[in-house]
Amino acid sequence: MSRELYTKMSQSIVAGDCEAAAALAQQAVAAGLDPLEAITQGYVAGVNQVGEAFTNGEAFLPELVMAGEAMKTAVATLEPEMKRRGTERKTLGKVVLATVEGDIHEIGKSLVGTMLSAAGFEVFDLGVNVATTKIIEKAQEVQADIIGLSALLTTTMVKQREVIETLNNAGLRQTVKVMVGGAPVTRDWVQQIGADGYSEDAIGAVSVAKQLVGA
Ligand code: B1M
Repeated sequence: MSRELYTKMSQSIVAGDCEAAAALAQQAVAAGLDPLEAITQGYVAGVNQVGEAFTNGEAFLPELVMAGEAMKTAVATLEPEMKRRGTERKTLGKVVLATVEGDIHEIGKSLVGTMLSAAGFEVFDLGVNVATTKIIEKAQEVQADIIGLSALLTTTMVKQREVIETLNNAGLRQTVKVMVGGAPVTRDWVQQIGADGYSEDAIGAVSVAKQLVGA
């Protein structure tokens, strides 16, 4: 019974079907299945499949976004049961994510956030146009493992450097890893500003984040 349900869960993610993903999660709860097992054996298989297809050029951005949304819906539906059972999902780490100050591009940043959450990170998405001080304050407040900074404009990329410099000046640089991304960001830039990680896309961001926390 559970095997059949897990297959359907995986399929709901591949299809990007939020309603089906939620309905299957409710079915799992009603059947008394372990919600954590449903995530790892059911839904995660689907999100991995879509991620691989995207990497191989067999799936595209809309599929990725829909799969991420379906995954988020499933996890949100199962979360109360996990809390009730006291089996909260073990997170891989905490990520404070933002589009830097002066920049209102949110789609790529949100996609990165969705993929990180789906992979098991606890993501604090501060939104767009976020001031350096606010990002650092939040990272300290939640004791973040990673600060993720998105910038889509050549004029706002400099704010990624500002965050790293501010961390340095405050003696906080060793307390948190910094991952950067966004269309104008290059490996050269990453080296120049001394960031710890960079990815061209949302799937890559998950691998980089895992490396940064040693997962
Ligand atoms: Co704007 N825009 N835009 N724009 N916009 C670009 C970025 C631009 C390249 C268009 C162009 O001229 N060809 C250009 C920037 C030029 C430059 O500086 N080099 C530009 C400009 C100039 C502007 C304005 C200045 C236009 C104006 O007002 N004159 C203005 C700036 C406003 C501001 O921010 N202050 C502006 C405004 C807007 C809209 C509001 C209309 C809209 C954003 C809507 C929204 O986000 N809610 C918009 C859009 C949609 C774009 C384009 C067309 C698409 C961006 C996008 O969403 N891509 C863009 C051109 C383009 O990129 N083709 C453009 C899809 C998204 C999934 O990809 O964001 O790259 P992306 O994210 C990827 C990766 O980069 C990576 O993973 C994501 C998923 O694969 N990634 C990370 C991103 N963040 C990451 C973080 C990580 C790791 C990976 O770790 C933390």
